[in-house]
Amino acid sequence: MKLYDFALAPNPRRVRMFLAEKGIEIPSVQINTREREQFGAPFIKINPFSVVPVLELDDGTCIGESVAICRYLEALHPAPPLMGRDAKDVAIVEMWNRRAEVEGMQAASETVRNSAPMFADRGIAGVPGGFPQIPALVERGKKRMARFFEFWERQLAGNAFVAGPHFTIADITSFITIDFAKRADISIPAECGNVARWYEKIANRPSAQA
Ligand SMILES: N[C@@H](CCC(=O)N[C@@H](CS)C(=O)NCC(=O)O)C(=O)O
Repeated sequence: MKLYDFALAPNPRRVRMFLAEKGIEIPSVQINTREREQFGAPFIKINPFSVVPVLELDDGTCIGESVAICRYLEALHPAPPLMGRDAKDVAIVEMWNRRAEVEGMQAASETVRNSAPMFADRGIAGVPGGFPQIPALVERGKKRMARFFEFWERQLAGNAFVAGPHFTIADITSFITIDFAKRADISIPAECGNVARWYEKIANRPSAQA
C-alpha cells in the first residue's frame, strides 16, 4: 500500500491521524499541491479529481476520499474501533463525521480557499484554474464556522467526544477542521469552553502530531 499525501493539507492529515491512532505505518508519497503536482499527468492517472489523499493498494486499486480510505483501513485493522462499535454506534459516528465535514470542513475550506492568495483563480480544490475567489464567500464561511462552533459547544456539553463516549473519526475531522480554520484567522470563540477543553484533550494525543 502507498498513501499519496501532502504534509501541509488538511484532508490527508485526517488519514495520517487515523493511521497514527491505529498504530499503522504506510509508505507515503508527497504530492505538493502548492506546486500543482496534483495536475500533472502521473497523478491524474492515480486520481482524475486531482486531490489528495489517495490510498493505492498493492493490486493498483486507487481509493480516493479520506473517509473511504479510513473505512478500508478500519476493515483491515478493526482495533481500536474509530468508526463505531455496533450498528447504532456506526450510524452515530457516521452522522457526526458527516456533520463535521459539511458544517465544519466545508465552511473552513470555503473561507480559506476564497481568501488565501495562493488559491487565486483556484477557489475549488482539484481544478487548475478558472474558478476565481468570491470574496463574499469568506464572510459567509466565517458565519458558517460560527454556527459549527455553536453546535459543537452544545454537543460537547454532554459528551466526552464528538460522537459520544469514545474517540472516533468524528473527533479527527472536527479537530483538523479547527486547525485548518486558523489559516483564515478563525479561532475557537471565547464562549465555547466545552469546545476549547475538548480541543486541548485531542491536541494532547500523540496522533495530533501527524
Ligand atoms: N473530499 C476529499 C477532499 C480532498 C481535498 O480537497 N484535498 C485537497 C487537500 S486538503 C487537495 O488535494 N487540493 C488540491 C488543490 O488545491 O487543487 C477528501 O475527503 O479526501
